[in-house]
Amino acid sequence: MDHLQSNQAVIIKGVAGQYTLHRYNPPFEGIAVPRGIFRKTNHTPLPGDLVEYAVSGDPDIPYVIEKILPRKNELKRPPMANLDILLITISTVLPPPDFYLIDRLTAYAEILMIKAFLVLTKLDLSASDAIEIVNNYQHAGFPIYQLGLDRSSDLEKLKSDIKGQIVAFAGQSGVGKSTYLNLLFDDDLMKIGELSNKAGRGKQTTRHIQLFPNEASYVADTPGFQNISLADAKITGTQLAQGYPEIKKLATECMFNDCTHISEPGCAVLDAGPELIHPKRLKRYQFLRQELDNYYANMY
Ligand SMILES: Nc1nc2c(ncn2[C@@H]2O[C@H](COP(=O)(O)OP(=O)(O)OP(=O)(O)O)[C@@H](O)[C@H]2O)c(=O)[nH]1
Ligand SMILES: [Mg+2]
Ligand SMILES: [Zn+2]
Repeated sequence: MDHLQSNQAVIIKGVAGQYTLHRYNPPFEGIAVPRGIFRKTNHTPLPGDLVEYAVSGDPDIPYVIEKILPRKNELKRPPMANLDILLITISTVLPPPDFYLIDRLTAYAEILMIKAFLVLTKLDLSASDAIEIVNNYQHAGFPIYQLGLDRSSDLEKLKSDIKGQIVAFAGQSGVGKSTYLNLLFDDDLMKIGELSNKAGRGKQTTRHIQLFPNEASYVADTPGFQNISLADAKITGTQLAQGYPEIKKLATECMFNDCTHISEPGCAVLDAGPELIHPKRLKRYQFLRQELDNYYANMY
């Protein structure tokens, strides 16, 4: 994102057909509309899109988008493109973790080739509850950040690990997405009580996805991920298994190529034991797998 050509920029917001373009270097920000031709081709620009633009001659909307560059990925809900990292935000308490939601989000990210980072919050309220969360995911290998209002070391690490990337927060309501979005923008953790509103903290009123430029990154607060449905995203049961790094690794040793890892003989996943996959995570996989397989079976 730091080396775009002088006619390229990133869409950080789109409202009513008008798009805000942003580039770090050389610095640029401006409003654009898509050129007429591709407006007809069903190719709607999305936040996160890398585009080529030109001057329009219209003082109200000074730029036109000429072209959308090829996307790395495309999300339907929330609508955005080229997401590099999903910050799956999980609070230790208040609200307690919804492990099914976390598993759906991690699988979704894996399948769309988005990196899944687990951002644990409220460690100041309960550090002991973090252990169970860490245990559930230790074999999956996702980076885990442990955050609380009394600690800042992992926040600094998170900041540096997202540099130059397009990043979105996801997770249940009340877990701290907006809080930590703001803290990423704020150097001083002590200011938590008097946070500025520059990144839209507090109750979400806007339904538009917006990427906030920050230290060479683009960061979005995306409440839309709460109701993620794998079936809506057209993810199949077979793909689901690919969305679990620890299952994917073991599955190469299963007796059957199309093993579902639910009850087959010679299943390396079922035989693996808790040192290789957390038993509860396997149970949830099996539930989600059956749910998806039933969904597709009933479609025909
Ligand atoms: N003690 C403590 N409180 C936190 C922490 N993170 C967030 N909170 C508080 O939890 C509440 C909810 O945080 P938000 O950042 O608004 O949560 P959100 O995920 O954006 O919620 P939605 O916008 O509803 O999806 C706020 O009162 C925060 O101050 C934390 O690490 N420790
Ligand atoms: Mg919020
Ligand atoms: Zn198997």
